[in-house]
Amino acid sequence: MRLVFEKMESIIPQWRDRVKKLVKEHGDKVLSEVTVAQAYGGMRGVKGLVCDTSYLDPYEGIRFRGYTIPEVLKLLPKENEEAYPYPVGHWYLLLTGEVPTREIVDYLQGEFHKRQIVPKYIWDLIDSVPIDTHPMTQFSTAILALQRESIFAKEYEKGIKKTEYWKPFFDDSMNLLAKLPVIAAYIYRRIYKSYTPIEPSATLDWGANFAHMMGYESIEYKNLMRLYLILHSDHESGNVSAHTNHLVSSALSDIYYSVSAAMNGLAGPLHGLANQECLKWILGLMEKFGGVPTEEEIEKFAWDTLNSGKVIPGYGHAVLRKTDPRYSAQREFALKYLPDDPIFKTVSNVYKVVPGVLQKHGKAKNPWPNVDAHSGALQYHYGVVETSFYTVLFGVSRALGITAEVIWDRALGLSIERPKSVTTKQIEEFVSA
Ligand code: CMX
Repeated sequence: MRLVFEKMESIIPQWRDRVKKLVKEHGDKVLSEVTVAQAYGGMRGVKGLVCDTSYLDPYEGIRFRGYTIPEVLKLLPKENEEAYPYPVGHWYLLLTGEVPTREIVDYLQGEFHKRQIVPKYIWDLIDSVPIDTHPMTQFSTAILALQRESIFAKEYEKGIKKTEYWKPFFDDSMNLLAKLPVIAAYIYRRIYKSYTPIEPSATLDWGANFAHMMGYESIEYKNLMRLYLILHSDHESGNVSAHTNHLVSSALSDIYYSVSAAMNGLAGPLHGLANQECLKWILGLMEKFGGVPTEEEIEKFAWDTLNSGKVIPGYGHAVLRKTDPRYSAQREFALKYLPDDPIFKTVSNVYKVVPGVLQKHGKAKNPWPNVDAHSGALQYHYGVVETSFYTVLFGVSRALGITAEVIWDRALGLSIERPKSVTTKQIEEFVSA
């Protein structure tokens, strides 16, 4: 019995009919127009993508399949009332739009355990890369090399029908997701813990197992990991990592190619690397003022950053226009488990000061913190002090969302992506006409 596969098989036909009808009856309706500023400005606000796994409202923040973060944390199955939900249950929610039963989560967990063995050539490959190569590069390289295992690539070679594409994408996604924490933890132990990998557990859930393989066994850290993996999973499909994944996959490149490419986008300082940059900024601030800084000291430090031409990492967002609810969920965790931690206190004080500074500065459209402004403080508290690893944690989580997105892209038969470009000369001629 293939519980999740069968569920997908049962819902895909209705979605296909729904989309086919929409396009047939309303295909010429205009969703969005593109201004000259948008063409040069990263297409901000242009509605030209479809994503059903999550939706980002500028003022409310993310909803996963219609559910807010507090609802997801309440509704998804968990070990006990105190625990945070199992991230594989969240994957099921993203895939199907339904809250899974405990039976489904146990089934998925079992599947992930069966598929978590990583071929030896991946370890050899990682070991051949200089140890000071950024962990994101090691991570993305390992994912790309796993492409050899792609079921879709083999099925395509044999001539699989277009309507069936999603099936090997589904299997490839399960295989890849099961292995990602094992690979990420290996890289962590290789770089920072003198090459001492820890074997995966055959019983722990995907989130707790990741914590275990990194070498962190406390219940609190395992819960933090589950929370982290849920929060960073999906942010609709226009962000750099999700969009890259969607774009690369639209050429029918398999999940290994597209997820590896997505990780390369996540590795940029304006996207996922901001969590590393943000904690470095907080630690620099604390070092400069010898501990938890005052509000005046933070203000000065923030202005120094801005005046030196840099951005304040962890603040601002391309879509959001309020405090990111993923920030708030992490803040709630900190208030519960580490209220007196000096780094958390600094993060809290920065929250009081930086939005005002950014408003006075007058450039950022959103002066509020995003997800990356908080995550490092929590990791640091539990001993994960290696800031350059933080984006890998983000990457493992993001894979949940983007694999779900791409399975649906293939199920709905979305086309190869190919927007049209124009030249600057053509724009000049157009505006002067
Ligand atoms: N500090 C200083 N300046 C900022 C700023 C910040 N935190 N956020 C935006 N700005 C500046 C921009 O650099 C831009 O300046 P220019 O006009 O000189 O180019 C101006 O304000 C307008 O930018 P915007 O429209 O408000 O923001 P964008 O949509 O262009 O960019 C983002 C969004 C996130 C890249 C930007 O806010 C930023 O660089 N933030 C800091 C990095 C960060 O936290 N990234 C993580 C985002 C979440 C994630 O993907 O993980």
